[in-house]
Amino acid sequence: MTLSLSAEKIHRQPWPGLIEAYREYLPVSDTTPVVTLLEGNTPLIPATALEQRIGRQVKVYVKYDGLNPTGSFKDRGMTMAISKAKEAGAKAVICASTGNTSAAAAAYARRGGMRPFVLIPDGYVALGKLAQALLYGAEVLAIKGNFDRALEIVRRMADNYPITLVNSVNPYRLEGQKTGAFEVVDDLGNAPDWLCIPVGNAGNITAYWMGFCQYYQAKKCECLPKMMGFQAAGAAPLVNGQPVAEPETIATAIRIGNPASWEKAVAAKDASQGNFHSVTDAEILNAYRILASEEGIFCEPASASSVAGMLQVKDQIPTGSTVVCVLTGNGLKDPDTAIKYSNSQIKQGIDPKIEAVAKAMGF
Ligand code: AN7
Repeated sequence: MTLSLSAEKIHRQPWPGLIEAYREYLPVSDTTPVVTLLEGNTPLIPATALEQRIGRQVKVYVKYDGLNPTGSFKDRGMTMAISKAKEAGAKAVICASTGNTSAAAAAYARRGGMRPFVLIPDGYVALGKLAQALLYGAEVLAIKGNFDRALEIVRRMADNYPITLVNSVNPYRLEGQKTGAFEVVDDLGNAPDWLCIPVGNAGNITAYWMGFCQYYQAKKCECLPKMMGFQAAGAAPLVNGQPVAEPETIATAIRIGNPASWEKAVAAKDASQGNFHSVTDAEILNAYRILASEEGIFCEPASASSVAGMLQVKDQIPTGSTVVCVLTGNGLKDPDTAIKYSNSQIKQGIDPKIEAVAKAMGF
């Protein structure tokens, strides 16, 4: 029967995790102990509601990296960073985090038998991320300061104490994260024309560019995308050209004022003839609601900034081109923001009777 035959054909091989899948492009050897949760292989989903908003012939996809094991793209970098830390004999790791890095570091470190320490900005980490870090077994230190200050502290800690830094200044993090670009090319058969991506500490835009360039050199794609980086308006140092002392945005994941990969991100933007733009919290929330209610895709606010940015500059997208927006984290990370800014409301206090329910439904 043709049906079962094609079903068999499209049934994929079990995914081995991104280190195994892309081993030839990664700095691992046969003896590197691979700490994996089978991360990567996330879907590239066509986004027709977004295409309609552009209103011309443009193909739009979202790379839904919120479907990684801890719910964000950080797992791509963390499988590499933790595997290399284990290879080097590390017993403990440390990071500063707006939330997602801490969740990923905690999960992979515990899986690899290490102690994870995480420094977070007190009061600015989404609930789901905190829940993860705690349950995975991280030692969580909330500091009275922002992410930038926390990063300064953990860098010093790693210089002075026997503990491995797993923020994206650890080069293995970017090596792992570049596989996001590999997957986009593997799915499309080429690089997209534009890559829209949220920018906080600027590691991921750097990593994607590394991945596209490496694949281009390996002749896996025939072109390179314009790298379009989007920052929240209240935390847009790369757009302003100077650090922001007190970053503020509803997108707490990218509430970062002095990105560690500043120069590398600028180099990626320049080499790709891309650009940086800022998006307001209102634009972020609008994209967040559109993605959920029209595409059925629940991402966290920071992730929606890639789509908010694409919609802001949509008139600049050449007709006939292909755009990929990276959705870095899962919407379940931040239930408070979803409930507070949803267009829908719960109708409460309804009698448990068919007539009452029918009436509430408008019948
Ligand atoms: C959902 O977890 O910095 O520009 O400490 O969680 O590579 O920093 C998170 C960043 C985008 C920005 N989207 O990526 C952290 C942290 C989400 C994020 C970013 C983050 P980078």
